[in-house]
Amino acid sequence: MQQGVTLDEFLAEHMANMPDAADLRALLGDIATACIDLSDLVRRGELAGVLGAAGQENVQGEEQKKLDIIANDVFIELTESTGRVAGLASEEMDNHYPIPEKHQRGRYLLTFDPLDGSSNIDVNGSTGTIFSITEHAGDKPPVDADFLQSGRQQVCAGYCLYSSASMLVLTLGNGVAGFTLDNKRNAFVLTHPNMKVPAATNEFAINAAYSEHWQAPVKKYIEQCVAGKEGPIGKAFNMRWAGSMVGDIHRILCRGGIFMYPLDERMIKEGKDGKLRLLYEANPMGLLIEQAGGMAHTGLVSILDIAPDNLHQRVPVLMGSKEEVQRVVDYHASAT
Ligand code: AHM
Ligand code: MG
Repeated sequence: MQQGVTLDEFLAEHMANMPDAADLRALLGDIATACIDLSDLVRRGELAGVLGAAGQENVQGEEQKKLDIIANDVFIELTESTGRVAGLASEEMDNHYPIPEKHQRGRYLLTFDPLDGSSNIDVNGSTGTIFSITEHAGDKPPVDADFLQSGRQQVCAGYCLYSSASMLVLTLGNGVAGFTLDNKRNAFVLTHPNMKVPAATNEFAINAAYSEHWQAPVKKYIEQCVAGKEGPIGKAFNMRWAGSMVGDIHRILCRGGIFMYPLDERMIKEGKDGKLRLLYEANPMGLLIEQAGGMAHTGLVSILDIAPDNLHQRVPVLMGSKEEVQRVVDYHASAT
């Protein structure tokens, strides 16, 4: 069997012309190591003693699972002393994590969702890690405000999917490549060199249990999808909902589709701007989707154009195949 190109070999080739790429390449190696460690823990599940609740909540009032906290710690441990990151921010920490003074600070800011789809952990469903890398300007230690960069400022974004196979998928701003974890080699191997989201699709992903709370444009769109061939869109649609954004976006990068976690009336009553978080969910996934030829939008603006004002800011998310995302955006425009 052919051995295949490893992530490190791929990065060496693709970063050859990038100035000062050594630290970024090494940081991606650290992230890959963290994902391999987490993949191992996820696969061993109950045997590793990592299932269940941690007995505390994060800053967003969500119950933390043991694995949310373990995953966060693995990332800190593998990056804080390398001299490659200036600071870290994640879903599981109220404020950013400053690099301890005893360690050298690097030039990159790493923002991540350590274990996405945590409600899937205990049922052996698909989960993932999402990451976004931006540059830190200046020599001073970063403050929270330094992390508030728009999605277009990301130098790299990616995720690792923990499922029947573990896969690392990333973009350096020039297309999207997917790597499958080869446990025998303990390395990610290039298996999906040029991932593309087809413009047309007949598959949608949304949590339909919230339909009573949806706003008019989303209600109209889903009604038209389920109306099938005889409906106004004229296509028979299929539906999938993984319960983990990583699982849903991965499927869309493999075969197209539209993923929606829209703003709904219940969120508005609760004073929330959406469910998913901009900096470590919507932005990295948005860059991957755009780099693969798809579209990432809130319904009103392109996700990557948003100027963030908060580390844990939430946004409505519509992303995937262009034709369908554009259709829902058009419905938002005609509703205003
Ligand atoms: P998490 O980061 O706390 O796991 O929350 C994000 C997840 C997404 O992965 C997924 O798309 C969504 O929440 C599922 O939400 P719901 O349970 O409302 O269907
Ligand atoms: Mg998440």
